[in-house]
Order: sequence, then C-alpha cells, then structure tokens
Amino acid sequence: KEAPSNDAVKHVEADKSKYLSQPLVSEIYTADPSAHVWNGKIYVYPSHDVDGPTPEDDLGSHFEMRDYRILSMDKIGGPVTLGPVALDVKDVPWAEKQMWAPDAAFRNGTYYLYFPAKDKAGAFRIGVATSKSPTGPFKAQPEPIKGSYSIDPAVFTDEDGESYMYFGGIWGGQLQRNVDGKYDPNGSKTDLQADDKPALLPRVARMSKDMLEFAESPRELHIVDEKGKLLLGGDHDRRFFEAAWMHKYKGKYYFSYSTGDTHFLAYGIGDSPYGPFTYKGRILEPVEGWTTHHSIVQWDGRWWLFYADTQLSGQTRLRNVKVTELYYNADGTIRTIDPMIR
Ligand code: FUB
Repeated sequence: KEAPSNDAVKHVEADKSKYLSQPLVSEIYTADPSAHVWNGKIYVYPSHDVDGPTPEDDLGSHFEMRDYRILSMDKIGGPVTLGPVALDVKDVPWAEKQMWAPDAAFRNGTYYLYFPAKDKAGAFRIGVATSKSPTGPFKAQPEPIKGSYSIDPAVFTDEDGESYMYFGGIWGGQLQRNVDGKYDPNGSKTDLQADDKPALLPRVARMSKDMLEFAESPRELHIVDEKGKLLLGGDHDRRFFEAAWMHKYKGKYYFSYSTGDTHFLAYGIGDSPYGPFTYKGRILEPVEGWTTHHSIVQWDGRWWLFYADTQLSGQTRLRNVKVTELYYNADGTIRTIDPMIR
C-alpha cells in the first residue's frame, strides 16, 4: 500500500521582492539541490521535504524525508518539470528513514543516485541506486556502500574520468560519532567541543570503476587557513559543518560547504581533488531558514549556484530550491552572493 502523500503545501504570503530569486517548484517542498548538466539539459536532485510530527532539534530529527523526485529543465529560467517518485525509502532494503541530501553521477550509460539514510540501528549510511534514465526510477543496491557513514554525498568526476565522493556532516549528520569510521551510538551529539583543536573534517573517497563502491578507505579532507593551518573547531564562521560540493574552475579544485550553525556557504581552493583546500571566503550569506545546501554547475558558458531557503513555508523543515548566477573575480575567487534584497 502506498504511504499517504505528505505534500500539504501551504504557502505563506512572503514578499517576493525581498528574495534574490524565486523557488524552482512550488507543488512540493524541496531542498539540498544537486544540479548536473547531461546532454545539455539541467537535472536537479533535491531532498523532498515533507511535514511530520517530530519536533525540531539540533540533530535534524524533523527532516523526515521518505523519497526523491527529480527536477529537470531545458534552460535556466525556463519551465521546470517535476518528475514522479524516483526512489522511495520503502524500496531500499537497508534504510529505515530520513532520506537526506542526495547527489547523482553518470558513467557508461548508467545514472547513479547517491543518498544518505538512517539504517535500522539509527546510523546514517550512504546508498546508491541505478537507472538508465536521469530521472529514474532508480533501483537501490541491497546494502549501503561498504565503509560509508554520515551524510551529504557529492560525487565529482574529474577530467581524467576518476570519480570521488565527498561526504560528511556534523551534529545530525553524525560525523562526530564516526571519528574512526565506525558508528558509535553513544558518541557526542554535538561538535568534539575542543574549540582550540582542528575541527572535524569532511571525507573523500575515490569511487570504484562501477561507481557502486569506494575504491579506497575514506580520507579526511583538509581545509586550512592562509598560513596552512587546519581550521579550528571554535571557528564556526569557517569550519566545515555539512553540504560538501566539488567543482573545477580553470584547472583548480573548489571545495564548498555549509558552516551550519553560522549559516554560510563557504569554500576553499586546492590543486588536487584530495586537497588541501585553502579557505577563500563565502559564496552565500545566510538564507531564511536554518539550513543552506548547494551545488555549483556550468551551463551555457555561465556558472550557477543552486541553493534553498524557506520562502514558501516560513519553516526550516519545508524548504524550496532556487538558482542564481555565480560570478568569479579575476583572481579566481568567487563573488559573495546575498540571497536577500536588503
Ligand atoms: O536536508 C537534510 C539535511 O539538512 C541535509 O542533509 C543537510 O545538508 C541540511 O541541508
């Protein structure tokens, strides 16, 4: 029996002119947009936010998503097609709940959907599902990716054909409970609480040729300051929280992420997909709503930032994805975007 739809979309009367851009769809709530361009068309893989009974807490228990629906468009600014359910938690043998921020990849005629979800023991793992179509339906592998943990997978394919998964998120994303790559249910609920020690770091692993497994054990990804020192746990304006993304611009690697409780999208630049990445600044100032999560893609010779806010609902758990143009300075740094018209 199909689960009832939780898409009770009730929009609040927001003053549209306050926002830099408008929601891509308003029939359902969407967040965490991972955008890709395949065959000239833009596909966005978002979380599908739904309302639920769980009160808001610092571990994101209120994000109770159960499935994925994919957006597609022929051009940015043009009509957006909202696809049917592409993968439902009930069709993922190992997963129990909380289908959080996904990403997708393409190789040799197959599309891969990567997604975090909690298993029956309450640990986040990362799964993969495949399809011959970019919009699914996707068929999940019976087990999560071996050695995977935490949330927010982002898969980047380099010009030499190698693909890498970037992942991790602290607090609700449980990175602090996976310090050695093994889930500790009794681990810290929050940061390591060592403000003068290096902050918890995102992870990266090269993918196997079949894109279904890690080809190596995940490594820590270093984000350093201008002196080459790892950012500290107390540096909440700059340290990694969640929402990893990787893109390449003029031969350099750009690792971007959310700073979580300070609500910025930040980035660092490096010379290798493994880093280190030198912190360079902010991509996006805070949006309305607690979370912000993004992707950056080139389309039609221009660069675009996909992100989300809560314009339609006014509630952190019910978000809507958006897109705006992103600009580089002559030295390769990114111009900070303000999502609000102030
Ligand atoms: O959507 C649930 C979680 O909120 C994501 O996994 C995080 O990146 C944050 O956006």
